[in-house]
Parts: sequence; C-alpha cells; structure tokens
Amino acid sequence: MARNLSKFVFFALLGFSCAFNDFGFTEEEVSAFTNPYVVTSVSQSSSSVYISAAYQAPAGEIDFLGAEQIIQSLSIVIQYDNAYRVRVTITDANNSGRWRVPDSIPPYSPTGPGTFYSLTPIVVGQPLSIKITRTTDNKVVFFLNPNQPFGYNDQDIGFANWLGYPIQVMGLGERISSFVLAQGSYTLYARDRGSPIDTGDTPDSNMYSAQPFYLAVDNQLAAHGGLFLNSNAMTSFVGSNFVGFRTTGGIIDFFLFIGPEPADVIYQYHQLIGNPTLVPWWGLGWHQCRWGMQNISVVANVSNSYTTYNLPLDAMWIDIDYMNQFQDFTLDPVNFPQASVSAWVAGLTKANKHFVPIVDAGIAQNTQYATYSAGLALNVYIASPNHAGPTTGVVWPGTAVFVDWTNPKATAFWTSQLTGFQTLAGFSGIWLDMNEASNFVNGEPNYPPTKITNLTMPYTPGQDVNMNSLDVASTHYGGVLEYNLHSMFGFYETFATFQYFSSQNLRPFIITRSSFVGTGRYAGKWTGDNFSQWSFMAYSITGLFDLGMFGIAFAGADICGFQGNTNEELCSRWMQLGTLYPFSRNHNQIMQVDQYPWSFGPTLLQTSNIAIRTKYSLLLHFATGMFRVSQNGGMHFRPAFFDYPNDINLLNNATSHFMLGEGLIVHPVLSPGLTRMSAYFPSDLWYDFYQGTYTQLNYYNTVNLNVTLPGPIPIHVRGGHIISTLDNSNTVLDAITLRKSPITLVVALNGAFQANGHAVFDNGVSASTISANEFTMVNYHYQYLNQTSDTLIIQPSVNGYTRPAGEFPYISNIIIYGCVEGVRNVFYSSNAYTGQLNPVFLLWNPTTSVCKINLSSSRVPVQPDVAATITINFYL
Ligand SMILES: *[C@@H]1O[C@H](CO)[C@@H](O)[C@H](O)[C@H]1NC(C)=O
Ligand SMILES: *[C@@H]1O[C@H](CO)[C@@H](O)[C@H](O)[C@H]1NC(C)=O
Ligand SMILES: *[C@@H]1O[C@H](CO)[C@@H](O)[C@H](O)[C@H]1NC(C)=O
Ligand SMILES: *[C@@H]1O[C@H](CO)[C@@H](O)[C@H](O)[C@H]1NC(C)=O
Ligand SMILES: *[C@@H]1O[C@H](CO)[C@@H](O)[C@H](O)[C@H]1NC(C)=O
Ligand SMILES: *[C@@H]1O[C@H](CO)[C@@H](O)[C@H](O)[C@H]1NC(C)=O
Ligand SMILES: *[C@@H]1O[C@H](CO)[C@@H](O)[C@H](O)[C@H]1NC(C)=O
Ligand SMILES: *[C@@H]1O[C@H](CO)[C@@H](O)[C@H](O)[C@H]1NC(C)=O
Ligand SMILES: CC(=O)N[C@H]1CO[C@H](CO)[C@@H](O)[C@@H]1O
Repeated sequence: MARNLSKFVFFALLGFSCAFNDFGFTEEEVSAFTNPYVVTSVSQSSSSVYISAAYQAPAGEIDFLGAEQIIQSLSIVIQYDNAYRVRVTITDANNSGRWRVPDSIPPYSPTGPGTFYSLTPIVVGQPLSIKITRTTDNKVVFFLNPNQPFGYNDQDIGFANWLGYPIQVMGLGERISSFVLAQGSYTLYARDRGSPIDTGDTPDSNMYSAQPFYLAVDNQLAAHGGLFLNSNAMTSFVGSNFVGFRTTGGIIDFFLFIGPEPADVIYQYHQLIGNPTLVPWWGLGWHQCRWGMQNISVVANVSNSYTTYNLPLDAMWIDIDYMNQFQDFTLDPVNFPQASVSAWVAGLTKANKHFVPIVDAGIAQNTQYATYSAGLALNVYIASPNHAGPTTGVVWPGTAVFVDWTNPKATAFWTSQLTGFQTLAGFSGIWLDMNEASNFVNGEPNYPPTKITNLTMPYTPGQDVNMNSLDVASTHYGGVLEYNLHSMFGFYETFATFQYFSSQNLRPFIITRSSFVGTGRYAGKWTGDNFSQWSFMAYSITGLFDLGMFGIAFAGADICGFQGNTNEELCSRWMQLGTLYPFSRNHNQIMQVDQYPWSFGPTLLQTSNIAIRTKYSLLLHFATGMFRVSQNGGMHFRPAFFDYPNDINLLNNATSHFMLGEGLIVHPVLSPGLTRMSAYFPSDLWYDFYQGTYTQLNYYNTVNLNVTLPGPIPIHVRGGHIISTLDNSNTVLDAITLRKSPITLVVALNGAFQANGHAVFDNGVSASTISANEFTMVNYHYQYLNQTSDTLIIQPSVNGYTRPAGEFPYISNIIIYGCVEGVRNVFYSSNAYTGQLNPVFLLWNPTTSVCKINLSSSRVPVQPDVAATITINFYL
C-alpha cells in the first residue's frame, strides 16, 4: 500500500466515486490510517478541556500532508462558550506567534458554559481523537476521528468533522451553487472573477468572499453548524457524512453550533459573529444603477425618468464613470463637473432621494493625486516585498496602491477622505467594489511573485494564491503577510467605512463585494456581477440565503442581470423577485441594452410599477423584520425550510420559495413562458396576500397559481400572522414620503381565530436606535373573544420613539382574511377614549371570506403604537 501519498490531494482528485468511501480511500486504507499525534496530557477546568499532543507517526507511516515543516507539539483547548457553542482551538505549542484570525473579528465574547445541558462530556481518545455528543438526540456533532486524515504542518493543515451519518451541507461561501452543496471540494479565497457555477468538482470556483461557515442537516432533519475561523486560502470538503478543511496557514480554530434546528444554528452563529447592522429606512427602497452612464445629464435623465413614469426611486447610483481617471474621491471635470453633480444631488435631496457612488479599493499611484499623497505621507499602504514603499497592483486607474486597514492610522485616513468626498459629491451611501482586493495582474507589475507561490507552497487550493491578487508576500502593519490577510481586505475596508457613518450616529449605508466572517455587522452586500440569465436569477436566491446565514441580512443581486443582455420577460420576473430582496437595485453592465423599467414595453413597465409598489407597501414589514434581525440575529429573507424544518420537500426545492419573516411566503417565477405555475406550500393555512382568498392545497400540498404578466409576484400570508402594509405605497415616489402613510393591518386568521404581528417605529436613520432603546416595538394580537366578538390588542413595548405629527398617522384599515361573518360594529378602548368607532366603512366578501374594516374616517383615529383594545362585533 502506498503510504507516502498525500491523502487529501488524493481525496480531492478522486472525488467520491462509488468504489471508494467518502474520503476517496479504499476501506482498507482508511482503517489503516491513524492520527500521527498522540495525546501526552489532558486536564480540565469548569469550562474547558486542555490537551497536549505530540507528533509521533506510527512506524513506517509518512505524514499524509508530506513530512516537511510538521508541527511537533500541539496545544488543544476545547472550550464550552455557552450552552450551545463549543470552541476547539488547536495551536502550535511552541509558537504562539502563528497567524490567527484575531478574537476581535467574530467578535469573541463567551458567556460561560451554563449547565452544559445540551452536550454530554467530551471524549478524548488515543491517538488524538475528540468526540462531542449532543444530549437531546445522542448524536455526535463533532468527531476528530483517529482514523481519518489529520495533519498540522506550517502551511498545510487538514482535519475533518467526521459525523459518520448522512448530512446535507449548506454555506461555505462565496460561490454560485445550489443551496444544498453537492458532495465535493470547495475553495475559499477572496477572488474577483467571472461567474463560475460551482458544483464541487472544479477546485477554483471561489468568488469575492471567504465565509468558512457551514450548516449541516441530517436525515432526521436535526442540524448543527461549524465555523472554521481561518483566513488563509483553503479547500473545504463536503462528504456524505463529514465536512473537512485543508488550509494553507493559521491555526485550527473551530466553533461548533449544536442546533438542533437549522434556525437555531443560525441564531447561535449570529450570536458569535454579531447581528446584522441596522440599515436606514430609505435603504430598503428602490435603487437604480448602471455602468456606462457617460455624463451627469444621462444620470439625471434616468433619475428624472422615474418621476416621468411615476415610479418610486430612493437612490441613484453611479459606477466608476463619475471619477476623474478612475481616482477615488474625485469627479471627472468634463463629464461630471462638480457644479452639475451638486445641482443634481440637491435636486435628489429635495425629492427625498439619495446618491450612492462607487469607491474602488485601489488608490491610483499618481503623485498629482491628493489621496495617494496623503496616504503615502501617513505610510498607510500595504508594503511591497520587492522594493521600498507600497506594493502595487493594476486596476481601473492603472498602477495602484492599497490601504493597509490593519495600520492604526488607516481609519482616520479613510474617514478624512470620505469627509472630503462628502463635501464634493454629497453622497448618502458608499458602494465598495474591487475589495478582494482585486488586481488585473498577478502580484506587482514588473515583479512577478516569487517569494510565496504555488511552487513554494506544499498545497495550493484552487489556483495560485497570487492570481489576481496583490503579491501575497506583501506585508501589513507589524509584518503580517498579505498571504494571511488577503481574504479580510473587504472586511477591514468595510469596518473603516462604517466608522465614517457611525461617528455621525448614522446607520451605515454600505454595500460591499468582498466579505469575511462578521462583515454583516457593518454592511450589506450584493452578489456581484451576475449574468442576465434565468439560471442566475434562481441562483440569486441561494446567494441571499447564504449571505443571510453568514449574517449579512441586507443583500441583493443585480436585478435584471449584470452581464449580457436581458429581455423583457426575464427583467419583468427579476423585478418581481428583486423588489423582495432586502436590498433592491437594478444594475447593468456597460455596453448592454438598457434595462430600466421603461426600456422595453408595457409589460416590464407595469410589472415594475406593481413590484416596486408592492415592496413599498411592505416597507414597514421589511423595516420591522430587519430591525428584529439586528436585535436578535437570524434571517428575514430565508428558506421556508427554516420555518418548517420537518418538511424535507422545502429543502429539496429550496429556491422555489422563500419566507419574508414568519408571515409571508413568496413563490418567484424562475422560468420563461409561464402564465400558470404549480407551487408547493408547507402544511399550513395560506391566504393570497393581495386578495385574501384562502389557498386550497391539493394532496401534494401544491396549487396552481396565476402568474400572468404584467402582474404581481405570488405572495401568501400565513394564517396566524398580522402584516402591516402602507396605504400610500400606491402614490408615493420615495420611502421618506411613505412615512406619512396610514397603516393597513392585514390579519390572516389561523384555525383558532388568532393572529400576531409586530411593527417597529423608529427614526429610520440613527445608529444608536437599538443600543439607546430609541424605538417602539408594537405587538398586534388578534384573538377570539366569544361567539360574536373578536379583539385586536395593540400592545407597545419599549416605547422609546415618539412619532412626529403626521408620521404613520393612524391605522386606516383592518382587513381580516378568513373572516366568516360580517362585521356589525367596532369598539375602541384606550387610555384616551372608550367607545364605538364612527364612522367606519364595513365590507364583507363571503366568497373570499375577507372582512374590511375601514377606520380612516373615524373621528377617533386609531394610533398604531398606542395601547388599546379594539373589539370587533360580528353579525350572527
Ligand atoms: C514544545 O512544546 C512542548 C509542549 O509544551 C514541550 O514539551 C517541548 O519541549 C517544546 N519543544 C521545543 C523545541 O521547544
Ligand atoms: C452626455 O452623453 C450623451 C450620450 O452620450 C450625449 O448625447 C450628450 O450630448 C452628453 N451631454 C453632455 C452635456 O455632455
Ligand atoms: C432620457 O430618458 C428617456 C426615457 O425617459 C429616453 O427616451 C431618452 O432617450 C433619454 N435621453 C437621453 C439624452 O439620454
Ligand atoms: C502555478 O500558478 C500559475 C499561475 O500563477 C499557473 O500558471 C501554474 O500552472 C501553476 N502551477 C502549478 C503547478 O499549479
Ligand atoms: C421538488 O423536488 C423534487 C425532488 O426532491 C422534485 O421531484 C420536484 O419536481 C420539485 N418540485 C418543484 C415544484 O420544484
Ligand atoms: C391572472 O392575473 C392577471 C394579472 O394579475 C389578471 O389580469 C387575470 O385576470 C388573472 N387571471 C385569472 C384567470 O385569474
Ligand atoms: C361578547 O363580548 C362582547 C364584548 O365584551 C359583548 O358585548 C357580547 O355581549 C359578548 N357576546 C356573547 C355572546 O357573549
Ligand atoms: C377607506 O375609506 C376612505 C374613506 O371612504 C377611502 O377614501 C379609502 O379609499 C378607503 N380605503 C380603503 C383601503 O378602502
Ligand atoms: C458573478 C456572479 O455571478 N455573481 C453572483 C451571481 O449570483 C450568485 C447567487 O446570488 C452569487 O453567489 C454570485 O456572487
């Protein structure tokens, strides 16, 4: 038997053919493998187990990763962080200086072990093995199997969580893939690249971000999660019963989240990495962008066209077109003269609209360019391995240098640049692009990388680490190599940009392309340069599910598609879907056909109008959902499977539907030529969101939906939920004006005549809203009272926000879905008033079972956030 094979490589090459088990070895080979480290000591404290292990390969056995630079002594700490999270850290006992992702990045703050009720004691075995079992179902959730490959070399570390039972795995971004990952290997390394679809058999289909988190679901639909907190270029392996990693540096720092439901895992993960940031109210509105708008007149014509066509718009974006020679923080004096840009921004501001410009990562190397000179004077650039001074790359402006965000002076440098740019351009948000950091050449122009390459590295995940990267031998503050920090560039840049907004107590409006563990605390993200194709529209749903799991709640894909020409039908369907992304932006590549709502014909125009206004009618629902995610973690835009974790059909067809909070399910149309579509629903009561008709499911839980264009996207309300909608969505042209809208409560009853919902009221802009309790959270609770009456209870909690006069002035309508009797009259009881509401307009449609109680003319307005009981009396 060939003992000197590098077994992980063998594994990656052979894939998962039937003749082999999941690691690509024969059974005989696997049973012969033993972990080359022996445990030399074990001790424990109340919350941790400490293990020392020494390298001692069995006689005749050569380490599977190769014999060079083997770390001889390992120090292992298994720490119970809290009742559902365990951290396993394996470091070089003799070198505490090895690169590791700082604890401030997640940011790590263990709350203590509590009672350990959810885990049985850790089992440590010889040779090195560690097993952690969940008590609720006695399942192993972490197993460093002594008979599975493990190695710890300087630049080559491999291990697997060997569960031994079948699992389906999600996460491990960023890539374009199915939601449940096919078995195979997946590269993680920040990379600007086209649009490879990753099916697990091509090693270098990695994209912009590195997100080494996975969620695994077993056959009994129990879930656990894992974060391999490591920033080096790595391969992750998804097997039928294991998840493995092979990385090129750092340490083993593994966090286990024990579930047992998928949604639990996500909450547990977000508790570690921090909840998604609050976004400004206007940010939830509609955004338009396009690369290749030649001058400010063209831009102004687009923003004006929104008004001409009576379509809402909240932010107009400009791509690199506006810059002078592609230099950040400058305006092209010919095509974007400052006076014209300022006049245009002033017009936008007056109309409650916003401007979001792109900012690229590369700083043009040009001694005439003030930003470059300022950074050089402060010495805040990443340093070259080849010569004195900054390391260089080539991006849009030509030769460019890159800020070393880990330099303590970098944030002040960056925020001062943004402050100057604010005066020049009047932006409301910032779009961070090219921050992988991307490079059009490999390493420095004129200095091909030689110091650290695929020729010097014992293992290369995907392509050479210098490919379209800064030379990875470049150095950061304190001598840390780009090799270690490469995938964190976007994270750190986002954090510096966040400082600019938070110093003004503003919620950040930042959209980044590259991300790392924890980026969602500071920014939203778009999924990058998608193709204008039906398949990519469907992949966008996976993209948003993944980003939501990674803690980036404010996410969206380029609506109608970026690369290639879209068409009217695809763009119409994408407008329907994309307006329900938390971040809704239409964006297009230079030289492609226009894809504005008015660019094709009445089908797109009417569908866009319905779609954008549907988003605005749900803006309070989105704001409330995003607020709750910022407060508690979790996902607003999420797989229906997470809400119905016992329905495997929902996981098998994960992108056919998604939930917006608990109360709404959406079935997007993802293929051409449809006027009717069979849609699968989880077992529950569902009402058509727009009409209130009850949805009768057939034996297979499916129903045929009318999806004619132009028309709305199918949305259904789950029985038992109350959704707040905004009446003025039909007329407004921006989200700020929409705040003057009365509220209609859509009450969808469950079988017990009950429903619950929430609405959060706040000023929509402050960063301190949650920390300073500057919000009002209202619970709406509808319940059966007696044979003739129901009540709707309005119950504010926290109560930290005082609505200015005219803002969300009253509840105009209560619309009850599943209403089986006509309403006779309505009583209101609050501290201020008790009595019958008059005049009210009552409507009952016995065919659809919808009751409409229109309160908008009532002499006593019903306040949306004032404690009250509304008694609804029915005819009998
Ligand atoms: C490495 O660390 C181990 C465990 O702490 C110790 O026993 C050993 O002597 C150290 N070796 C060297 C070369 O320092
Ligand atoms: C702006 O660009 C458009 C399209 O190229 C062109 O027709 C127009 O003349 C330009 N306007 C100005 C003021 O440069
Ligand atoms: C301005 O926009 C309208 C659509 O609203 C379009 O028909 C027209 O060609 C545009 N004009 C310019 C100069 O871009
Ligand atoms: C090393 O990377 C270069 C690109 O930088 C590539 O052309 C070459 O094929 C790679 N060699 C190996 C052995 O992977
Ligand atoms: C759902 O997935 C199953 C396979 O699990 C497939 O047979 C079925 O056609 C899918 N249904 C829809 C509506 O996509
Ligand atoms: C289907 O939906 C369209 C657009 O909403 C509507 O005009 C049409 O009447 C509907 N057809 C049926 C059969 O319900
Ligand atoms: C139901 O409750 C309402 C409000 O308290 C009351 O007016 C009504 O008489 C009750 N009806 C019955 C049948 O108890
Ligand atoms: C509610 O009644 C008012 C007054 O009649 C009317 O203007 C408004 O359109 C009605 N609203 C709805 C949603 O029916
Ligand atoms: C280049 C590209 O295709 N970008 C995105 C396309 O959509 C998927 C799914 O949303 C993303 O993961 C990609 O980043």
